[in-house]
Amino acid sequence: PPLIHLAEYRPSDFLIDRVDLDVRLHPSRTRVTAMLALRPNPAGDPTAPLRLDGDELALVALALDGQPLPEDAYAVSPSGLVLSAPPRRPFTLAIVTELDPGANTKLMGLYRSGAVYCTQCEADGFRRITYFLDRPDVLSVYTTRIEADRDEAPVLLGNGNPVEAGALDGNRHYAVWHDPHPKPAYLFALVGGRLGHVATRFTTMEGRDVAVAVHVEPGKEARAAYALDAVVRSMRWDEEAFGRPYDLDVFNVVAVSDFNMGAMENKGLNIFNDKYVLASPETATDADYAAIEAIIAHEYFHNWSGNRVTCRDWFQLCLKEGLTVFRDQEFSSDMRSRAVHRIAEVRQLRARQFPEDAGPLRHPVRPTAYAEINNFYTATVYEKGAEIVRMLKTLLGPDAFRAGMDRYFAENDGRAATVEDFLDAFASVSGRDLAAFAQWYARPGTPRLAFRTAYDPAARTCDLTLSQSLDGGPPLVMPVALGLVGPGGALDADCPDLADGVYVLTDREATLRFRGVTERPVPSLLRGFSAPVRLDGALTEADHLVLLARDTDPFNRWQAGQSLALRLIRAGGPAEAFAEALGLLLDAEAPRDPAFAALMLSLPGEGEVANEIEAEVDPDAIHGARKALRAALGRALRDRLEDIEARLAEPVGTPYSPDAAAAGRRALRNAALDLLAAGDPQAGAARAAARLEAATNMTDRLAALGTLALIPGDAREAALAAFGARYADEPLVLDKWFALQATIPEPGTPERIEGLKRHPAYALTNPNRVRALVGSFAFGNPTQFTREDGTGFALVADTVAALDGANPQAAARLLTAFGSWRKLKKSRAVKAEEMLNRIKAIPGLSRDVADIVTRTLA
Ligand code: DPP
Ligand code: ZN
Repeated sequence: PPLIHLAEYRPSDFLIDRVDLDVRLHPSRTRVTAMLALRPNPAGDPTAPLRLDGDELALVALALDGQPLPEDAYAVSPSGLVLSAPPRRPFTLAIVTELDPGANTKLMGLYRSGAVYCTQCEADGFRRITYFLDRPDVLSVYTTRIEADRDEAPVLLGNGNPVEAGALDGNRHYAVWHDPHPKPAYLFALVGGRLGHVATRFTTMEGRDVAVAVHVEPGKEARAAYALDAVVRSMRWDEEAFGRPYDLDVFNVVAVSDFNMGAMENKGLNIFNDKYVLASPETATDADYAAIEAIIAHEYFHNWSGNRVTCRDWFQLCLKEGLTVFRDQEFSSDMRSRAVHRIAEVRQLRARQFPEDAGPLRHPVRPTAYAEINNFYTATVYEKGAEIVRMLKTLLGPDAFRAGMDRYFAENDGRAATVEDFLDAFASVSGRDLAAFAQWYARPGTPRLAFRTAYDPAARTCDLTLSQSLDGGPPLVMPVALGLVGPGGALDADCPDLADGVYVLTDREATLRFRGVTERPVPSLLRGFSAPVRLDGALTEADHLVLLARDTDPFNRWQAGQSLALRLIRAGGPAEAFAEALGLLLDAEAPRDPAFAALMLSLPGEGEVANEIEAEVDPDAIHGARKALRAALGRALRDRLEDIEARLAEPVGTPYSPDAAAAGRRALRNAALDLLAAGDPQAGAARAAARLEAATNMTDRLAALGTLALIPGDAREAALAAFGARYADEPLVLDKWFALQATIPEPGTPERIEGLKRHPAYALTNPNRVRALVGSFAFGNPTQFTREDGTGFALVADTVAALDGANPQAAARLLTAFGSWRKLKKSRAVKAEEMLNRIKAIPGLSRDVADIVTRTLA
């Protein structure tokens, strides 16, 4: 597929100041009349034709300044509409198009999710509604009139504020919405349908009274309460943390069942995958509640970082996404435990972004070329993009960071900005030169940080040498939070190179001298994971044990446990010392911070272990070694785990609360159950079955089922069947059930999945179902996905092929599961390659899938 290059950016030749839309909703023949107020862009080419983007549109009528255009004045092609000789003055264009929302399986543009009409326009879906300058640097003021049948769509929502509504003949009605804030087309949205809602009011710091509502399928209103509360907390937090008030009279969130992404930040009308709105104790886990809180916040925060200040072009996607992920991470950290949340963020980064950065789909946080922008909504743009913002805050300190953010918003409000605009704001408030730092946006790959120490007991000095590398290129600006730790705790040594415990490594190598070091120190590096790098370990097992027990930085205590576990999984050896240290840690932390203790008990995932291996990866060997370590820990810690299980049991009748403290207790108790079962599967199966029976909420029920799912036998099959029957009418719960079965690391799993594909609730047209069943297998079952007989790869490839025609975006995303194929053991890699080549040869492949398959094979 042809590439679009950042270097070839040119301003639009035309601008559109105002858009008046009239949308008459109909299941198969929706009529859209767009009145566009156009003018030549002074920054554009004054001789250029007018090229409007369009995709799968039927043009019904076209008029310029009220006069129908003669047919020789324009040309329509599959990619748009061209006026070869447009006026060189302001003019209006009236465009009538007809759409078939019911047939729109791509879930881009206007489509139907069940009976609800909804839209998704990012990145380029608006061109599937009308012909337009569908690029983020064309900002317009929108007025939208929506008309529909009263019974089919009693609720009509648009961007901005409601200005008018009324009844029409023939059981029809209409609503008019006006959004005073100029915005790019990707932020356009409308919704029409039969929806229930929950609502509240919020008064902003400026005194604006805002009507806030969350709309869901009728009957599910109670499940929207948590999301509504999260909206209000987000609004308050953005005022307090960033001084950002809301700017319309209404804020609506709508949940729909068919959605390609997690959610979308359309101005004043966020549309969500219902997975990230609906929650009840009976149907959602603690993790679901946390995800709802985070994503509600994320989309709300986009109102400033994305909407008020938008992106000049799609290469700048990280400008809104990395920044907004950073903002939602800070929000969640303030709502919950900062240390625990940081660990969760880093696990996510290592599980998703590190492999991407090490494989054929690697790209800079700001890519320089793309064939299909929808393939760049990646962990690198989002998660590593957030890490860059976090590093910036570490470098500048909280006050200069906040001043820079204020400057960024003030200078770029109402503009389509670039990464340079962002960095300029921080450079100007701090007086710092951020040119070298900007390299983080440009250079793909995960840098390595190595170190060595030289301790002189006589002189009481310790020299710490840090060195960095990334593909042999020049050094990056790397904030390294660090300190020295001894067997008795943090060492109070003096080092003039540190500011607030942070050393900023700008050279390839640097040596820091600590004075007053009274005992042999262990360096604690990259505290809080201060930079998204790999730390090459020169620490011994004893050193890690010191950090595990004594570091003052909770992240690095957790990291020490992970490092110890990794060593044992990779190299084997006795686990006694590790188990003993974990035991002592549990004694201290389980009563104090159960969520943290639970994280200490969870070993690095199989994918994370694979990341650490340079040579050919054998997923079976990793799985076996990890399982053996879990079994050893389960046995060694049995008494303590049983004690935790008993002590943390909630008194009968305790009402469920999704708060962080209660969730932490459940997490620890369920982690204890899981390790116990690893140590003694027979007893574990009985214990898990009993817990399943006694569970009063989905968190505990699913955890027990997850433990049981790893133990083959009749008890497991019976429990799975009972769970499936109990939630037969709850698609979001069945997704958990699909996912759980798809990740069973046993040879029978592909066959089980084939069976589940015939389950009445499964549908290839619903992205959540496909992600749950096939996505979980592809991304979460390494031994079976990559198995030597090729059946795992074939299962996923067949789904990609079957899905591509209907929903290329979803198909392409699933295909990225092949991203690490080259690192696999040869016997497996050849099978993956064979399957990729088979996909590549399919005639009529979408641009989305063609792009991924080509890059993955390159
Ligand atoms: N812009 C969306 C987000 O919030 C993605 N569609 O990430
Ligand atoms: Zn976002």
